[in-house]
Amino acid sequence: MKNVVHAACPHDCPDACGVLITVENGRATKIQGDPSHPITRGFLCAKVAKYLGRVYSTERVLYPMRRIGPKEPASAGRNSAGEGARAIPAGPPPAFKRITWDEALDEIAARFKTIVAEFGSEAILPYSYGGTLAVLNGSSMDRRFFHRLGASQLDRTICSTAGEEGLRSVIGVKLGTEPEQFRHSRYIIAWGANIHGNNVHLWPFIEEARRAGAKLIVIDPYRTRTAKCADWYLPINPGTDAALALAMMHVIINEHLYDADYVAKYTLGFEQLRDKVQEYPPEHVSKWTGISAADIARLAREYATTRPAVIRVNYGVQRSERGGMSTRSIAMLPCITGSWKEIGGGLQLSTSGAYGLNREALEGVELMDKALGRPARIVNMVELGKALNALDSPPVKALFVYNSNPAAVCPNHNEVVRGLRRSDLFTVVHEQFFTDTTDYADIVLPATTFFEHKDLQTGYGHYYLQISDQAIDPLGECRPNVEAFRALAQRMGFEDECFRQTVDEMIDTALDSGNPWLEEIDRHRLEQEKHVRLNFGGAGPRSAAPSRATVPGQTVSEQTVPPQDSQVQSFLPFACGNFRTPSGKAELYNERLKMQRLDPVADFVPPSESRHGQHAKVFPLELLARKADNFLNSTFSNLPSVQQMEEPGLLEINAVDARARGIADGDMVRVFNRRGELLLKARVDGAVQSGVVSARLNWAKLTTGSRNVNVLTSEKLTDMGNSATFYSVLVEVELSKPAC
Ligand SMILES: Nc1nc2c(c(=O)[nH]1)N[C@H]1C(S)=C(S)[C@@H](COP(=O)(O)OP(=O)(O)OC[C@H]3O[C@@H](n4cnc5c(=O)[nH]c(N)nc54)[C@H](O)[C@@H]3O)O[C@H]1N2
Ligand SMILES: Nc1nc2c(c(=O)[nH]1)N[C@H]1C(S)=C(S)[C@@H](COP(=O)(O)OP(=O)(O)OC[C@H]3O[C@@H](n4cnc5c(=O)[nH]c(N)nc54)[C@H](O)[C@@H]3O)O[C@H]1N2
Ligand code: SF4
Ligand SMILES: [Mo]
Repeated sequence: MKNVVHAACPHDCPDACGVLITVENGRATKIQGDPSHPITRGFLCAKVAKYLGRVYSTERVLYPMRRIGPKEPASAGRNSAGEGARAIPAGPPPAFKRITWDEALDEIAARFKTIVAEFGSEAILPYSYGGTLAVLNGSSMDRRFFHRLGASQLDRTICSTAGEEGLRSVIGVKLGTEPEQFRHSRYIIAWGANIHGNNVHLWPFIEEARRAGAKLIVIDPYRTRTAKCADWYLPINPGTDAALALAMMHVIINEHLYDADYVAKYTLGFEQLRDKVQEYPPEHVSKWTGISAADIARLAREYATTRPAVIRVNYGVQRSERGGMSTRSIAMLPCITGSWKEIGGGLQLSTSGAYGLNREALEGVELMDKALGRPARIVNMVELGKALNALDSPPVKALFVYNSNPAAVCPNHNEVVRGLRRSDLFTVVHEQFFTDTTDYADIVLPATTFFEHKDLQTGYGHYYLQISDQAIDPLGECRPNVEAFRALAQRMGFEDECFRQTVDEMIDTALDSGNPWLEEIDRHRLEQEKHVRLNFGGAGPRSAAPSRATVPGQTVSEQTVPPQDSQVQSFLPFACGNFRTPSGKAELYNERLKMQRLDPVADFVPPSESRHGQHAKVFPLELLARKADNFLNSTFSNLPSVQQMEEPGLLEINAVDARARGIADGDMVRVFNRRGELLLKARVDGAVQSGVVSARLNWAKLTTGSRNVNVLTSEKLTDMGNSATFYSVLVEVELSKPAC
């Protein structure tokens, strides 16, 4: 028996690939990119191409487990940075004993009930993020469960909320240029966008444009592979993008290179912007950005006059203290040049605002009322260390982790681990692998991979919806998130109808939102056609309801949406204005920012953790605590076949900074600041400019001392969106003295 099943890759990646899985006698034997998916075009990234090894890995969690040993890193001391055995042994770590699902569910329900009685339901904190972005297993039954329980709400800010707010402050919604249109661009700016590493399916469209004469410009403090391929690479000092964008607009406006007609018709606050940019002449901004005044002026002129020009801005720019303002300033550029009018123009940060699924029904927000009579308190996921160690009334007494590996990905790692080690904290982790976080779990539950369950898949780098079919039976006793939370709800005695909805019914619910762009797209059509482009005929979603916490006394604002022009061939969301802001215009001046004590136009303030900040005297180097090109955040970092493509445990440092510290390529170095320290191997390879160093994310327990780069990052939040500041980090580096 051999058949081919269509699935969709649910990992946290803009590409949301269509995937074909060959199944022979119940076992998956081959994975390939769907050749008929217009963005996937038949190929997968290197890590998912090796996915059979992940699904059938001997390290999978296959059964529920209860802790019988101490809470500590499972393989502490066994691995060394970049050398020696990095593999985790097969099978469950010795600190755990196998139990049944019934025993696990009973224990969780009993502990939850005791905690609720003694401390109140808000003493329970869910913790999830991007393990799967598929609609049901990403956020549906889990939210219903925690809302019904009255647990604390998690503000899911670790990735994108600064950029999201920055973008929305200008255009009101997360919509952008579709990837297919990049082939028509003549001038492509990858602005803090690691396309080869993180968004590889955009690359063929860029290549196509370049064959037709387009130029690719990369603005990034790190010389990525994309930067190496670029026509023009501009290394920028971290966190200074707002200054660069304002200086570009200084040139564009003062030299009358803007589109006066588009500006007059579709923007608000151009006069205020014109006044503001006078404070940012290129000569002045050059000091901050490290880019010469001549280059800034040339970039501005080329961008405004080469048509069509498109900006792929990704989330790199918003992982700094002023990340919201950076994104806001960049988002103004296509609004003043009018490039939104052109096929192959505009800007893409995210496309996720187009789907407008029925999140309200999927997540059951109203169940909170039943539990508490009010919205539950909100805990910011970036501040997990603070929440576990310092939060009171009530303290966090139980943590339920799924779709996330906070002991690896959360900033200020030492504080997170201090909290996770608390003997009075009851921690449940639903996982596919024995991660850094399961090392602190009381109960581990086995989770299916996307091969083993059905789901609905959106995207954030294109506009297709997909059904991901189940290809194989669940391994061992693995359960999808939906089923684990359904079972738990039953154990808690929650009788609400929504806990009985089947997977197919939930997919139907998701699609039944009234968003005109979903018209004529239902489950049956998706099952037949596998992927369907959104139907851009109507007005679009009334509000792109964010799947974040509900703020007490405030509902997600309903915005009136002006009629949308029908564009059958190419989707041009803002060709005729139609911005989803309250004014319906691109808001170059935004009064609401004043309430957040931000400049209503835009401004540049150097991050406090930067070379311009006060701590730079003690910790003079700016650290980029980056993602690995071949892992996905911390996912994949334990798999031998994927490890072969990535050399973990490196500190990339410029020759000037290395020489000043007596460091040579290959030396072990100590990287430190007030929050923590890390031993890494120096790599002097020209990836970073002087003043900047870089290290990559992986599992903590795979590195010396069971720590990863997040011992150095901080819980400081961004200017907008309360997001994380992984790229505003100061450190010092010194040669590590061998302990002989
Ligand atoms: N292979 C791989 N793919 C991934 C991921 C992964 O871990 N590995 N992660 C996924 C996730 S969760 C996300 S959110 C996306 C993110 O995808 P991207 O947004 O591309 O994310 P980053 O790698 O954080 O940042 C992109 C680039 O921004 C640069 N950068 C850092 N600071 C600044 C700055 O101040 N200014 C400018 N101009 N650039 C800066 C970084 O050096 C980096 O090369 O990728 C997804 N895809
Ligand atoms: N230093 C530094 N830290 C970072 C970043 C950075 O660039 N630098 N990036 C940040 C960003 S952008 C993000 S988005 C976050 C990501 O943070 P996370 O979302 O926590 O990302 P992952 O490390 O990929 O961990 C996801 C976990 O979910 C599990 N999982 C996958 N599918 C399922 C499922 O169906 N069910 C269950 N129960 N579990 C599943 C995986 O096995 C994996 O261990 O990390 C952030 N942390
Ligand atoms: S991780 Fe991204 S590029 Fe790789 S298969 Fe999944 S969606 Fe495609
Ligand atoms: Mo992310």
